[in-house]
Amino acid sequence: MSAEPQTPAKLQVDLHVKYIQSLNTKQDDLEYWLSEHLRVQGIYWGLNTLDMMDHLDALPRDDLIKYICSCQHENGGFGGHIGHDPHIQNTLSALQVLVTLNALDSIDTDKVVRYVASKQNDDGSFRGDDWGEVDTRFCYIALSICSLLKRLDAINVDKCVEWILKCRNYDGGFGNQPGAESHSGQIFCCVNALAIAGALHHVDRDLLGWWLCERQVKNGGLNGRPEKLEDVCYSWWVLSSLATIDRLQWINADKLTAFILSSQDLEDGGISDRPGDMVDVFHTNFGVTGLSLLKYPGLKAVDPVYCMPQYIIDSLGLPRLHQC
Ligand code: GRG
Ligand code: ZN
Repeated sequence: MSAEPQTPAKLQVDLHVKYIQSLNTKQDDLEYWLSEHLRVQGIYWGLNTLDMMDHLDALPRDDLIKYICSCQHENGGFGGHIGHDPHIQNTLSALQVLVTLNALDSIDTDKVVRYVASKQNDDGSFRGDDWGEVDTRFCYIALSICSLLKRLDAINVDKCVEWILKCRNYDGGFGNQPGAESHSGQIFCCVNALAIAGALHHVDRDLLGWWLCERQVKNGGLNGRPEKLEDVCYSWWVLSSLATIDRLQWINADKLTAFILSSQDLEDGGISDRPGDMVDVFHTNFGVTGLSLLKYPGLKAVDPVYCMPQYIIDSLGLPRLHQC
């Protein structure tokens, strides 16, 4: 006789709040020091999760603002931790934290915009830092920062769109640079960058929607590209892309919800990449934001373009660039 499929536990909000709070106090753990370069991004992931679950006050606001500000460099960019080199990715996370805490007035935002603009190449692409790596991730990041700060005028948006379109493949997806294989993470970046740029008409929604919904595997989870393992974070990269192109209904929501919920640690909180693995704050955030897109009860609505609660994007007066 085959075993009955188990009903997964509900979302463990209290445990996840405790888990996120505990990350700040684990300073005796080797892991804490090894992840130093991810601290600013980690604060964004943790704070965003808390806000989605309506527990924004579970972390000390003033300490966070002070810490984030201390990661900013003279050139306007932010490092991943105090004294670390600036990078456009940490700059977005820092900004997202300050926007969430309604504390943008703690920094010189013009300096941030100048830093981002200084990273654009003549072909429209963006470098991530002074070392010069180019990737579609950095186009999304630059557009997201400039949009959140209402300074899209500071960069060449049309050139950036032109370059992103060079990264589009015959399967409707996008890679990290021209000629590179389609990957859901890069699709998230390109689709939402095009949404911010007002250039979504370049996307073949049915072709891309088909590729994205084929990412769902038997157990309900989503993978990032064909033949790869399912992973909770693709509940964000894939689902948010589907939401932006208005094809969210093309995946089985109940099965994906069950997959995310069964990846929770029911003792110590947090969500892992797949059932039974070690949890981390990255997968906790993208599990919860994924559940929000799936309309899981009790969670705030998330904006698929910015990966921040919808009420924040609305309160900034930014337009909704999706149909959720
Ligand atoms: C504000 C949400 C937000 C993001 C900022 C940094 C960034 C912009 C987006 C990253 C997009 C991306 C590339 C996500 C994928 C991350 C990931 C799980 C990569 C793993 O890739 P592989 O090839 O794994 O190691 P697979 O699953 O293909 O085996
Ligand atoms: Zn993952």
